[in-house]
Amino acid sequence: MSHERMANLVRALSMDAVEQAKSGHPGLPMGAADVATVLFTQFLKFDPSDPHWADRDRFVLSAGHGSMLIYSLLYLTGYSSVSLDEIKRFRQLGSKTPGHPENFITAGVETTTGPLGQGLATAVGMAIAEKHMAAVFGETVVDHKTYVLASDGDLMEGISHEAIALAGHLKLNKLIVLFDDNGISIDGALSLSDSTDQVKRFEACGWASWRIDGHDPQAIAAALQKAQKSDRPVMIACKTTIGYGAPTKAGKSSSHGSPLGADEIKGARENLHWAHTPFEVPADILSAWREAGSRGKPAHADWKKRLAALGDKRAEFERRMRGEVSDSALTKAVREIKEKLAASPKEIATRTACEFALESLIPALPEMVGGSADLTGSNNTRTKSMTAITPNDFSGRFIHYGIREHGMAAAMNGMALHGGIVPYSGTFLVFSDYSRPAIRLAALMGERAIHILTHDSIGLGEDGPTHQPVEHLAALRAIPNLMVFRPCDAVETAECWELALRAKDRPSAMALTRQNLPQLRNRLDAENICAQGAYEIAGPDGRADVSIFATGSEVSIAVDAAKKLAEKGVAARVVSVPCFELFFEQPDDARAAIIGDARVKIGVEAAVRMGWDAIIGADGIFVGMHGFGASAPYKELYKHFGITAEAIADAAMKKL
Ligand SMILES: Cc1ncc(C[n+]2csc(CCOP(=O)(O)OP(=O)(O)O)c2C)c(N)n1
Repeated sequence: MSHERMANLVRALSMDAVEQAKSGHPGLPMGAADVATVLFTQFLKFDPSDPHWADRDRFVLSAGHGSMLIYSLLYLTGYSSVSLDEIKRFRQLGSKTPGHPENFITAGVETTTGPLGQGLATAVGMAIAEKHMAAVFGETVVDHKTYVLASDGDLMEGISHEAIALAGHLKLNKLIVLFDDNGISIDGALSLSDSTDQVKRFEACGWASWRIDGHDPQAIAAALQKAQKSDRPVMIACKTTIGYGAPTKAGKSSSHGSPLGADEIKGARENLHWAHTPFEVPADILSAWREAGSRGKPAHADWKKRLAALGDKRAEFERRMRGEVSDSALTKAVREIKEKLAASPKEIATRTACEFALESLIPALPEMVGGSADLTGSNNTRTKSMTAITPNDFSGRFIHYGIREHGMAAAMNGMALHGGIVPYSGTFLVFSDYSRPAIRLAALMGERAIHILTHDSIGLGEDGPTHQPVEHLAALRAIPNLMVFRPCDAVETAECWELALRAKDRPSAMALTRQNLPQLRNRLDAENICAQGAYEIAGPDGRADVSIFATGSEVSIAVDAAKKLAEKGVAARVVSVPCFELFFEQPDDARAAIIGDARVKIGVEAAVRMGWDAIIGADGIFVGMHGFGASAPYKELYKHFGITAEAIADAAMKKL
C-alpha cells in the first residue's frame, strides 16, 4: 500500500469529520498526515490491544486542536476506543472523540492537550519519567521514546521555552519533537507575529535540530531514523502545508479552524485522487493500517518475557505503574511522624514540618520524586538523603527545575501520566499563578501531582506584597478536583501529606508557612482527622455562642481569640479547616454539625474572603485581607491588617 493512500485516508477522515461536526480543525491533520503516517507505520512502538503497555512509546499531539489527526490514527491502527462511528460523532456529547484530545476519555490519548505548549512541556516530564524508571528498573523493561507533534502555537507559548531548556539541560535524548512547520496560525501568516528561527532556538537549548520537507515520506523516515541514535533531544522542523490538498484553502489560515465546506472538500478529493464517499474507508488501505498497528505485538510479547525475568522487582514495577502507593508503608510512615510529634511537640513553620514529614515519607515511598523551582532551601522539599537527577544519572529523586514554575508543573503532569512516579515540587504560593494552567490540567485529567507552596501569606513578612499571596488560595480553590490544603501545625501537615498521597486521581496544593507556628495537636490521633476537611480543634464543653473557622497560621490566632472570649464569659469554639474541598464533600449532616449553630460565625484567613461565605454565610464576619499586603516584619503586618486575637474577639463581641 502506498504511503500516499494511507496518509490521504487520514486527510479524508479528518476533513469529513470536521465537516459533519460543523466545527473543528481540518488544517493540521491534513498538513501533518505524512509525518504522522511515517511515524505510526514505521517508528512508534505501540500495541493497540493494550493502550497501557508500560513500555510503549508515548505520542503527544501537543497541538490538540488537530485532534482529528490522533482520532484517525487510533481508529486506523486498531484501538478499540475509536471506531468509525465515534469518528462520525466527532465533538458530540459523550463521544470518544471530543473537541480536544482527553486522556481520560479516549484510550490511546496520552495526555489532554489543547492549551498550546502544555503537551510539549508534559512530554518533557514523560521523558524524564522514562529515564528515571529505566535507571531504577533497568532498560530491559523501560526503554521507550516520547514523540511530540507540535505546532507554531506550541512553540510560541512561553512554557515551551521552559520545557525545551529543561529537556536540553537534562539531555533527554529519547524525546523527539516533530514541529509542524506550516508558517500559519489563526490570524494568518506567522510572519505577522513571529520571526524566530526555531531550529537555532532549539540548538541553543542543547537539542539536535534540522529541517526537512514534511511531505516527503523518505525524508521523514530518514530524519526519524537519525533521531533514534541522538545523544540529545531532537527537534525536526517539518515544512508542511496546512490543509494540504484543499484547492483554495491549503497554505492559508482559512483551513486552520473551520470546516472546509462542500466545494473545497470536493476539490480536495480531486487533488488527492480520493474517489471515495465521505467516511468511506477502503478495505485495502484499512488493512494496511491495521497491519501497521500490529507491528508492535512481537516487541510487546518479548517485553512481557523480560518483565517476567525481572524477578522480585516485577511486582514493585507493576505496583508503581498502577499508581498504588503501599498502604502499609504510608500508614507506618505517617504514624511514625505523628508519634514523634506527640512525644516532643514542635513549634516550627509548616514548611519545616513538611520537610520533617518528608524525612519519613521519602524512604517509605520510593515513587516520590521531588523538586523545586530554584527555591529548594525555602520550600524544604529536599530531604538529606535525596540525590539530584542529573543528565548522567537519573536514579536520583530530586529535580532542580530551575526558575521554571510552569514547565515544572507541566513536567510533573507528564511524570504522573507516564506512571511509576508521584511527583511533588515546591515554589512560593504567590507563584502558583505561573504554574496554574498546568495545575488546572492535572485537575481536569485527574492526575496526582503535589504542589508544595510555601510562604503562604503576609506571614512571609519583609519581601512585601509582590511575594505575599492574598487571592491565591481562593483562586486555587476555584479549580475543580484540586485539593487545597492549608495545615495549621506539624501534625496537620503530616495528615495533609497522607491525604495528598492517597488521592490517586487528583492533584493537591499545599500552602505552608514561612513563620513558626505552635503545635496545636499534641495528642496522638490514630485517625487522619484532616480527612474530614474541617474539625473542631478547640471548644467549650457546652454550647458555643461563637464559632471561629480558620486555616493554617490563623488557627492558633483563633484559638487565642477563643480564650479571650472565654475570659469575657463568651463560649467560643474553633474549627480548623485544612481543606475546603474535603469539607464540602462531606455528607450534609456531617457538614452541618461542623458548621454548628453558634449565633456568630467568623472566618479567619490571611487572604481574601472569596469562598468563605460557604462556611460562615453572607452575614458571617471575616477577618483577613482586603487588598494587597505590605513589606514589614510579619508580626507587625498581622497587627497592621487587623488579623489578631483581639480583633477577632472584638468583632465577635460587637455582633453578640
Ligand atoms: C494557550 C492557548 N492559546 C490560544 C489557543 C487558541 N488557539 C488554538 S490553535 C491556535 C494557533 C494556531 O496556530 P498553529 O499553532 O500554528 O496551528 P495550525 O494553524 O498550524 O493548526 C490558537 C491561538 C490555544 N489553544 N491555547
